[in-house]
Amino acid sequence: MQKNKKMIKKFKNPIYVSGPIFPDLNKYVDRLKEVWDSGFITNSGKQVEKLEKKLSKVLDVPEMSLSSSGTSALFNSIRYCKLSGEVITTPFTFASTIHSLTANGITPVFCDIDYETMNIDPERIIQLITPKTTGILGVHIFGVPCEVNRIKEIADKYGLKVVYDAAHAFGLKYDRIGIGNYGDASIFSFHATKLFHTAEGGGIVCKNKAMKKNVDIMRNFGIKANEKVVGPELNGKMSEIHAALGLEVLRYIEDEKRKRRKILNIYDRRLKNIKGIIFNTELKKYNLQYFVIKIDKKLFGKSRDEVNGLFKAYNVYTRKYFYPLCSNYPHYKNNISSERSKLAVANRVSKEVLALPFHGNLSEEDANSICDILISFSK
Ligand code: T4K
Repeated sequence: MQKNKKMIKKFKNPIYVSGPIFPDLNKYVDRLKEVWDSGFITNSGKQVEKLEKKLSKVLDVPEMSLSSSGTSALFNSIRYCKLSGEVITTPFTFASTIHSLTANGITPVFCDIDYETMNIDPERIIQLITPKTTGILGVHIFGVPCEVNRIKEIADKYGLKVVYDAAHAFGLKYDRIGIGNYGDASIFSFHATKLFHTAEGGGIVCKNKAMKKNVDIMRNFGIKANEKVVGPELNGKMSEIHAALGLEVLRYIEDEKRKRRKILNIYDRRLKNIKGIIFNTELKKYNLQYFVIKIDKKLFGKSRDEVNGLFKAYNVYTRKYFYPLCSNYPHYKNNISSERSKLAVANRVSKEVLALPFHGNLSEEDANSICDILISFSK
């Protein structure tokens, strides 16, 4: 029986897991006038240049090379690091992480994760290293940092490169420096569902100007100069329209974080003592990208899938990030490393995890109603 069902309102409008920042349209149009006046709508004009400089400061990294998506940034950072053969990675991530490896002709070798952080478990990496291993691809899942120092130790010992998918980690710091400084390359996603966005977009962190020069060439078909093509690369450029949007969105980040912090405090206070609801109570320390819970069916009384389905009746659209597990996709499930027994934690997590609505368009009342609804499903 659901408790207090009559008291709980159904939302009039759908409540989604994420909601982009929409900056003041007039200000955006003013900025677009600059683009119109410049005569350059893409191919690395002034807006991209400005946004790269601003983001390098905000993210506390030396240089940024903006791209058309987080996926193109990931694809190119893997190429920049010359990864090949086998790369050890997490199965608990978005499709993009793993596809970026296979699209580069690399075999993903799946490594189990830590139950609490849901990140790759460094101690299990070592057992997976073979003569074909060239690198480690870590993901700071939901904006929670990987064990970057331990991963570096392992990579140095075995002569491996490290690439970080920091798609969720905008503004995150680790040991007081921007998370993008870790690894041989790090990428961000600036998709609309992210804390900071350019509608579609992403970027590679560059350690110095020389790396930026190389990566900039990679996002431009490998064209170094007129009549000089240095590699078989693709188009991964960010347009001026997207960069202009990003420059406006950037003004709202602190306000968005303030709003998200309020929602997080409500979720934290109302859900932390509910039996069978598990979440990382350290989330306040991180970057406010997602609010994700795990549901223990035995203790809560309903499974994650049941809860996800029941929420819909209230017009609330929670998401099973990340289900199915990448290692269970039809094209990866026959890899030796995909065996479920070797990925016990990841398989468990992917059946328990549920992302709750988490963005600045939610009111405190909305967050409380979402908690009321969730609590009403418990036994
Ligand atoms: N690595 C990781 C670990 C990633 O999670 C991602 C992307 C990437 C790499 C690749 O980065 P990109 O190439 O995408 O830059 C979304 C995003 O499309 C994707 O960027 C993101 N991760 C992934 C976790 O989530 P969907 O299929 O869940 O998106 P969608 O359209 O269902 O949006 C979620 C909810 O947000 C919707 O129910 C409604 C709401 N929404 C969405 C959009 C786009 C809005 O209210 N307004 C909007 O404009 O993939």
